[in-house]
Amino acid sequence: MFDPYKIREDFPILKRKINNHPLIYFDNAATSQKPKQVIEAIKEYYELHNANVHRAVHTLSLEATELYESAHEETAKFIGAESIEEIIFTKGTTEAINTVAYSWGLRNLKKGDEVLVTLMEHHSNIVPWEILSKIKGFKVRYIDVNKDGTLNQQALEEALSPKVKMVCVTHVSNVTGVINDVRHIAKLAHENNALILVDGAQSVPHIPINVKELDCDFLAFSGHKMLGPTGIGVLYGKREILEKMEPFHGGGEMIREVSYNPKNQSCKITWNDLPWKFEAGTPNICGGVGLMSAIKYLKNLGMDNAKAHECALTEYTIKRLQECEKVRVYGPKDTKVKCGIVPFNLEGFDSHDLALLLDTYGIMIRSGFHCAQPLHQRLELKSSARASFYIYNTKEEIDKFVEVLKEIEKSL
Ligand code: 7TS
Repeated sequence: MFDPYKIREDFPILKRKINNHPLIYFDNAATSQKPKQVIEAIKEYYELHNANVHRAVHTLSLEATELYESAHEETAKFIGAESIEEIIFTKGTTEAINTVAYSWGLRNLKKGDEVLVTLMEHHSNIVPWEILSKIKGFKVRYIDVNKDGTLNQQALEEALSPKVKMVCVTHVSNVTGVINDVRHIAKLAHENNALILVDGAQSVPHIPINVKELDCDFLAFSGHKMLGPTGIGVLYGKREILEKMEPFHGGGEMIREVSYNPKNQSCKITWNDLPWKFEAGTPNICGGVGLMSAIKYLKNLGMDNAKAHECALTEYTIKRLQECEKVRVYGPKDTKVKCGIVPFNLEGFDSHDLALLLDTYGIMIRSGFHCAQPLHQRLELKSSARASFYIYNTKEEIDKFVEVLKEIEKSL
């Protein structure tokens, strides 16, 4: 039985009081809180197993290597990847997307090509492509979204042409919670001989994911949004594509051999096997250990249960916010096409001022653009307030949130 109250007991931070109120944490799209199992796994790693990986032959190094590789295995299973060769650990979603841009894009994109991105992308799926386009001369084309924040399917279909080499799309919008039908988009991209990169930062933590079913070529996500520590993230890539790609970062770990030829005074370099070819330098070993623990925690709860719980909270929030006269909720209201995130504004209030006021009641929400300024421009919003939920949130917290909003409304 999925019981958020029982789950809460695993999260020490949720016992905190902020401004004399019990903490209500509704900023999960920014980062999630961490259960004691993850905190313990990190502590245990440093207390018992710490060493560098893939180099020394001593016991500690073997233990650390075993843990770090198991973390890749656990991640591969969690998203339905074939093997750890398809799982590259990065700093987060941002670094994963940059890896695709520089490892794949730098060598495969040229003048006359196009990369499609949607207007609902987080800046991390826009900026790397814009930077690279200035170097390589290809065009970044933006796919429109509808007024309710859903993707304009027709605009996407019309934009696809032989010029398009890559389609970049978020699985779930971090502003509206809109779920894109990436399986369908992947099919369209592939029929067009383009690749598809899915930003899974807001989907992998919240809904069941299987990369084979989605048939995406790349999937990027962050450990810290799914109960894991900061500084660890994942780039999934289809093995046959990763094999053909050159690395982005160079250094130790990612090479098989660097042999110096004194005759021409240069080095011949061969790459290590996948996925290590893309993990230059000492990796975030403890981050991997923490992510593995987080994945085990989520698997134990069941991702179907997590999704159902968060959808129920979203539905309940949208319904209850109708009781507030001055609150406007944006985006679609149907949890068949969205999950976990409720963007809104209180009439006459700047979103940051509202977030500050809610903080005085112990309620943490995000305000501003949420690193998705083009979407705010498209929806004609100066900014928005955002409540985003996770497995440990409850209906009672939403009741308190609505009660406080009503109190603020009355005081206006
Ligand atoms: N993509 C999406 C859809 C995101 O929501 C975020 C972070 C990122 C990429 C970047 O992830 P990172 O871990 O590399 O930073 N989103 C948010 C947010 O909505 N509020 O704070 C961070």
